[in-house]
Amino acid sequence: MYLFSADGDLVFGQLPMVEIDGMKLVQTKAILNYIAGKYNLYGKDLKQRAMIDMYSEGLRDLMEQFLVLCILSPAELKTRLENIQAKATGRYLPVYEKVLCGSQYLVDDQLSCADIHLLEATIMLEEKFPEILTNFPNVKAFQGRMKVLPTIHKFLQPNSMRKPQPDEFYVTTVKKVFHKLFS
Ligand SMILES: N[C@@H](CCC(=O)N[C@@H](CS)C(=O)NCC(=O)O)C(=O)O
Repeated sequence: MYLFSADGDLVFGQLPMVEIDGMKLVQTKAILNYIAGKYNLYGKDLKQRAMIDMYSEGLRDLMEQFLVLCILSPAELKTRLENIQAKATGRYLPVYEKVLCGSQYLVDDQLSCADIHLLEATIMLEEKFPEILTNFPNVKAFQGRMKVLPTIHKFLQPNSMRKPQPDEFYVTTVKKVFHKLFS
C-alpha cells in the first residue's frame, strides 16, 4: 500500500512534503538543499557546496540510525545504541573535531547547513549519551556557540517546533499507523 494523496502532491507516495514558495517539494535532500540555498546556508561556490554536502551526508548517515529507535525491542535497542555510540565516537565525531580545530564553522568562515546538521546531531547524541562530547572539546564548544544564535536559541526552547523525543503515545500511534498501512 502506498501513501499517494488524492491530489497527487506526494509525488513518490512518500513523506516528508514541504510547501514552500509555491512548490510542494518532496525528497528530503531536495527540501533541505532548497532551504539552504534560499537562506544563504549553502556556500559561496561549487567546491564549498561539495564540502557542505560531504559533511552533511556524514551526519545524515549518523542521524538515520536514530530513526527507528522508538519501535525497537529492549534487546534490539541496546544493540542499536551501542552501535550508534561506537560509530559516533569512532567514525564521525573525530572528523568534526579535527575540522573545528581553529575554525568557527565547518566550511569557510560562514554558517552553512552542515553546521546546523552538526548541531542537531550533537543534541541527538547527548540525549542518549550525555557525556559523549567529553573527548571532543572543539565540537562541544561549537555546540555552545551555535546554541546561542538567536533563531537557534528560540528553536531549542520547550514547545518550539522542534520535535520532542517520542513518548509512549507517539510510539503507540506510529505502530497503529504502520500496522494499518502494511497489514
Ligand atoms: N528518499 C526519500 C525517502 C522518504 C521516505 O522513505 N519516507 C517514508 C516516511 S519517513 C515513507 O513515506 N514511507 C512510505 C513508503 O515508502 O511507502 C526522502 O529522503 O525523503
